Amino acid sequence: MIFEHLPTTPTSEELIDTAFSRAARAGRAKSGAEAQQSMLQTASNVLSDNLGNVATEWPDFREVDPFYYELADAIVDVDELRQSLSEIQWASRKTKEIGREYQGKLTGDPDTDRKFRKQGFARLADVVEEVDEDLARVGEARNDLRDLPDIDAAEPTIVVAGYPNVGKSSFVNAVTNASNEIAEYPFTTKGVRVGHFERERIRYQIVDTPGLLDRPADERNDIENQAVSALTHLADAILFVVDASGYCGYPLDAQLQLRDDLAEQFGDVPVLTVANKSDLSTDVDADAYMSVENDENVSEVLDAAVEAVGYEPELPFDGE
Ligand SMILES: Nc1nc2c(ncn2[C@@H]2O[C@H](COP(=O)(O)OP(=O)(O)O)[C@@H](O)[C@H]2O)c(=O)[nH]1
Ligand SMILES: [Mg+2]
Repeated sequence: MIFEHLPTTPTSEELIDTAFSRAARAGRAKSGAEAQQSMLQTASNVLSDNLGNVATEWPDFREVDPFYYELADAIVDVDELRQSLSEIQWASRKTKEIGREYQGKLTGDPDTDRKFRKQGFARLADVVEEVDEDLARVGEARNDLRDLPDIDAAEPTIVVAGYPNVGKSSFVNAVTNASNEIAEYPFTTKGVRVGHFERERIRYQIVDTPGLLDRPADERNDIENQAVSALTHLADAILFVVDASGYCGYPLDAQLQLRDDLAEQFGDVPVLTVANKSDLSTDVDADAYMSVENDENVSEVLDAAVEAVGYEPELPFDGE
């Protein structure tokens, strides 16, 4: 996951402490004017490098997959985050510049140079303090985004939808291996289940999203709606599960209405209507019927979903 390995972001205080204590150490290794010169250089380099690293460790948002972009934007304000990252980039350049500027002022006289070195340190500290809030914002964003579920936007993906208790989780459990991970979205209290299975050596992702695709849009809050919008970039097929028996507690017409709404919101993404609990009722017009409980027609439904995805792997030896 692209936001998983971002290192912790230092605070402005930590940055200044690190830079000035490294500078002091560098100064102690020398004497006279040389010590002042070395301290300035070290402080400026350490600050410039560390600030630069904060900014460059983030992926370039212009190239981030739209799924991740929208998902990230549901949790943090990506525009603000990018703004802060560019402020930090500015501070990195500025601390380098100040280092150069004060190098140019040095005279070779230890006392004069000590004064310049102190002035230089004060200017460096000012610049870092100026991006204090930006560093804090980036640090928070990093903490919020690193726990996003491990979803690979590039993998062919089946998104399971349908009202609660129709059998979505039962289906996902039945068709994926035990190593399913359940990841928490920061904006829903319910876990998001991401499972995997293979067909003809292609790895597919199957995503169960309780709290998001199990009720009408007007019952979702803004953040949840944005997460659904992010999912439109991820889904290659929707497997919409209905329960014709009514045992789930929701009338069939409401279930089919939700399907139609999702079909519209997901645009070109194919929607497969699957009637589960065929052991209880098949009284609905659907693309397929199954009973997860009785293991009836389950693998056929998965085949149909794979078919709907229609994934064509790029063949490395094509045309040779
Ligand atoms: N009779 C019957 N019950 C089922 C079937 N599939 C799932 N269930 C039951 O329906 C309930 C809800 O299933 P669950 O997978 O949690 O639904 P979800 O809320 O859509 O994820 C559970 O008690 C399941 O045991 C089925 O094919 N037939
Ligand atoms: Mg469930």
